[in-house]
Amino acid sequence: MTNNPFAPGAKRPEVTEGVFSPEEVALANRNSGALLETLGLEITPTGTHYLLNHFDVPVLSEAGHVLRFEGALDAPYALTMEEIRALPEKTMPVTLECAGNGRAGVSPRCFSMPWMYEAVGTSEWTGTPLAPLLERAKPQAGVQDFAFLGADFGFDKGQPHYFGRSLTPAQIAELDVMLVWGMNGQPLLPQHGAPLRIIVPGWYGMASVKWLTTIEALTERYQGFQQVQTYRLRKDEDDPGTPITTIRVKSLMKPPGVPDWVTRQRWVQAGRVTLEGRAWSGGGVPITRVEVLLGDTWQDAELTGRPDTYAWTGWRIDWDATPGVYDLACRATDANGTTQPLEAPFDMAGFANNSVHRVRVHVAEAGA
Ligand SMILES: Nc1nc2c(c(=O)[nH]1)N[C@H]1C(S)=C(S)[C@@H](COP(=O)(O)O)O[C@H]1N2
Ligand SMILES: [Mo]
Repeated sequence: MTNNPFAPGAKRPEVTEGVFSPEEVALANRNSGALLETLGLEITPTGTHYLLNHFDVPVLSEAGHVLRFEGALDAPYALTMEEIRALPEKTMPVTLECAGNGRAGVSPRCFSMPWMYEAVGTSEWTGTPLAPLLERAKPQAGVQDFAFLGADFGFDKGQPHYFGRSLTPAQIAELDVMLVWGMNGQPLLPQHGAPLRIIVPGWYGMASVKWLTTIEALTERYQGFQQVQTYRLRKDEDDPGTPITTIRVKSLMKPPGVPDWVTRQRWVQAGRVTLEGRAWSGGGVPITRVEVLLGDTWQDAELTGRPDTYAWTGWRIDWDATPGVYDLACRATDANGTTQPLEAPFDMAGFANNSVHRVRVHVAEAGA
């Protein structure tokens, strides 16, 4: 990068197609993705849950950490981690997906974290419902937004800011937002927001602010960088766009057989192969159908259930594989009747690409 990235209004480098830049590869090394071979599991093993950290991971100690409720409140207060852990406890499996998942498949590509398929996972999040804690602070009549501020600070497009996002009082009333300190029965890991984050179930991951320090009640709409300058779906430079909220319907396949080391193409022997994977949609909307492309025909998979309202559904199908090379694919439909597109929908920043997952499989003669 030759431009000064800290200058006000700094632009992202342009990318059109093809080869990734060293900076994108470095971003991919920092922000790991799920291992697709764990897609047979309802809960993603903690160490393989994807990561998306914009800045540096702040190293916070649980002992000194305080959550402040500030701003237009009649009863502002603060809670230590000890007080937070004593609140009514709830554990909820929630599927998180990064809004940038699939960006590398959008053309032309935006210069950012080059996700392919793997920025999704499901964890059992332990914490407490947020809404009663906001009520306790007695928000004033004119409150329009609650801003959630993280402890991580950095620059994007020349603008210095703490990572922050907001939700309106109506959204708080409608979403089951949780204040979270545990993940899969363990304390949150530093990279997942320790000691405290929120989880906004059914929404893309950007809303689930990590390293939460402050909740500020505002009498106008929050104007933070991560709220208004990014995470909008836009078709071109002049498009003001629409805010990104709920997750689009999507599915993934656990890659069958075994891989080639560098291409990750798959190898199986002819015969019965059980294909399986996961499917999910946003806003708590269940999956009603998953189809799998076997050769030339889409065939219905069996749905194997989901652990909870906001978590993905399992699916499976048996395939009588005969020798050849196949591009398998899976596509989900949700209870709203929405089906995944075959081609990537275009977005300026490559957000919300929910096009079908394709997996190249080489089927060898049985006994080969
Ligand atoms: N404070 C803070 N919160 C954050 C982020 C961040 O960079 N800073 N990234 C967001 C994005 S874009 C996503 S997709 C999720 C990822 O959560 P995970 O890394 O625990 O999977 O965290 C969100 N919360
Ligand atoms: Mo994200």
